[in-house]
Amino acid sequence: MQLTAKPSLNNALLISVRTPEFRGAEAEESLAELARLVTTLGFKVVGTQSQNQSSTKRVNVLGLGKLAEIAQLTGNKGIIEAAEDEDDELDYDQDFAEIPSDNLPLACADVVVFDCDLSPSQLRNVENQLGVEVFDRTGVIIEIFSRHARTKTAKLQVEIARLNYVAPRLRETSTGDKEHQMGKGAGETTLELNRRNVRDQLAELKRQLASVQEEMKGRRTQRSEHFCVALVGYTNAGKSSMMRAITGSEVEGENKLFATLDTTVRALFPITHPRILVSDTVGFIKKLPHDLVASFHSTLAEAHDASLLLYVVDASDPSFRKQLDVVHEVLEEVGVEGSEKLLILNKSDQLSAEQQAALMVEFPDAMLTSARDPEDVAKLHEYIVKVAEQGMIEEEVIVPYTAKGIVGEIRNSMSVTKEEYEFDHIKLTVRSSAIDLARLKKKMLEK
Ligand SMILES: Nc1nc2c(ncn2[C@@H]2O[C@H](COP(=O)(O)OP(=O)(O)OP(=O)(O)O)[C@@H](O)[C@H]2O)c(=O)[nH]1
Ligand SMILES: [Mg+2]
Repeated sequence: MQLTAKPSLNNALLISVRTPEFRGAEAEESLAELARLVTTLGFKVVGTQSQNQSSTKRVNVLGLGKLAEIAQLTGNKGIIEAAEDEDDELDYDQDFAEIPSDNLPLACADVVVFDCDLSPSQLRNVENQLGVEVFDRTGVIIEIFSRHARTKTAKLQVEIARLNYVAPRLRETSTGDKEHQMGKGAGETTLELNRRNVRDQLAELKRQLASVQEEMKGRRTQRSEHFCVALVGYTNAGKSSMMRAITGSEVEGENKLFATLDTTVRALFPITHPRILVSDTVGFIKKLPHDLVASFHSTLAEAHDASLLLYVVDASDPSFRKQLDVVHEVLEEVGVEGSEKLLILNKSDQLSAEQQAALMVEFPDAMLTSARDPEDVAKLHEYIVKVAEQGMIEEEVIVPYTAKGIVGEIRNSMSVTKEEYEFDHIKLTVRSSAIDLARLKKKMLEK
């Protein structure tokens, strides 16, 4: 099975299988999201097709009639055969009404993408029936993750997930090898070799990942002395844009799904004393493949350690409430809690005054922002500083003129609220975390 989109394969036909559990607005939104995922991958969506089914588990996934219809739209390159569970549209559930109007493709489609997960054999069956390449939702997500991973950790995590996904499909496609059919057994040998290769590769990748993670843990321990804020949320909500705005950094924000796959850490800007660290994290999506969730345990470790979690949502997206549920589910699954939380209703510039007012009634504790509005960015900055200061204590520190050098250090790591110059010392009133104060006192005793 080929997972990488070939440049010549451009026209994608999307298929939505509606079941009694998955239909209506939910299926529509999911299909729209699949279109964005597929576009992110570089395909052009040329049409959509949907069919009601009692489940997505049928051997050929769709009924024979529907397959024949789709084959026409993909140039009739396969061989349509009835499968054992095939009673054509008979188990097609007429009771749950809506069959949305399909968008017939303007051009012939050369890739078919299902908005559900397909088993390796279903995928192979449909590929044979249609004679074109078929992707499922997980395959698309994994491919996007593969392409967007930049750092070593992200690349390792995604490659592990990709190999886990590819491995069973490798077995299925290889059984169709010519050599195998001719009874030479050569196909089987190649297959076994391939499988062993994948196993070896997986073991090696896991070993490398463990060593990188150990290194990351060290860096996190160093940062644990700071107040840390993490931006979490659904893909494309505006986390990276907000991160860039509140840290004055160049973290990229892009209008594509899963632009960020790594955790980036920057200091809040304008700089505070002590410094406050902000981390941007990977975005989530509905039906995130389980392997990928597992692989983000370590990437999300920053969020895990954060004292304040900022849940960023794209408030201009009508399905943001459901997206927020997904974020809660995934964070719960990876064990991220965070002591303080703030819901950020982002992209408010896309909302009318009435919509904004309604949202504030619905979410009275949330903050309405636009990452593009400097005033909103300043408001969020102020909020973060306020929360960070709540955990601080105020104390007077006496610094003798003989130890004047330490004043610079204090100014860097603490907030100085009052300075009094006496005969032989400076009296500073500082606000700081208990840890930093204890460290300072210890240092002064040593001097
Ligand atoms: N109109 C508007 N667009 C925004 C705002 N914030 C972000 N965007 C746009 O939304 C798109 C996604 O923004 P990102 O910051 O990349 O989103 P993200 O949450 O980091 O996405 P992932 O990295 O995929 O999880 C970009 O095109 C941004 O320019 C906003 O407040 N208003
Ligand atoms: Mg991002």
